[in-house]
Amino acid sequence: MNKPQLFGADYSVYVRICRLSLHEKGIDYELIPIDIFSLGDASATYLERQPFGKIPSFEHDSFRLYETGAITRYIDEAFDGPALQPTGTKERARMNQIISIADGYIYPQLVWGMYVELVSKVARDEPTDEARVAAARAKAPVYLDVLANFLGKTPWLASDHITLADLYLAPMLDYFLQVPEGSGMLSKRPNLEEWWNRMRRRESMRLSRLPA
Ligand SMILES: N[C@@H](CCC(=O)N[C@@H](CS)C(=O)NCC(=O)O)C(=O)O
Repeated sequence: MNKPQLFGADYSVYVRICRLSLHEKGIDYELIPIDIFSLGDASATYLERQPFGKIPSFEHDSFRLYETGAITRYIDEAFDGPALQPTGTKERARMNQIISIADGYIYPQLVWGMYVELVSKVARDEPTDEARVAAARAKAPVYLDVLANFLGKTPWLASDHITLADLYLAPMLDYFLQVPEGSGMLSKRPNLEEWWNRMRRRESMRLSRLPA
């Protein structure tokens, strides 16, 4: 069987979610660098793989796929290795709910509304959109409380084993925790902080972390 290929950049949250899934399954893969923000003339070729110009995209045995939700579920179902999705109907629904919350709220607000505005833009000497930060900051406690409540006293977000819900949230929180107020907000939710410490020590997380 050919090695699967993942196209994208190591700084991307969504590429990292796929890399975590591949690593947790124990799958050897090839990461083909695509810097979507400076593709220039190469973008036409890449658009054949991902017509919306987003990363990641994926190929396995001549089967091409994009959208992280589809890629990660394919990775889980097409290969041997520990299951990354629960089999129980309710747990699976909870996992899908958390992934949807990550896509719909946490990525746009905590990564773009806070990390990009307060960390990336500051590093690039670009002006921060204060209105955008204020909106995200008001919502951040709501998102963190929701995650802490789902977690309760259990080690993983959606099941008694690690699932795609954990693999979605971890790269997003990794960026959020670089915001000055991020770690203070996390420490107010000890079960979520314990989850984060459990996640960040995993080999998949350590190997996919960007150098400081
Ligand atoms: N719905 C897509 C989202 C992927 C996504 O937003 N990727 C970001 C990088 S983390 C991207 O390609 N951004 C480039 C752009 O928006 O121009 C998925 O699930 O794969």
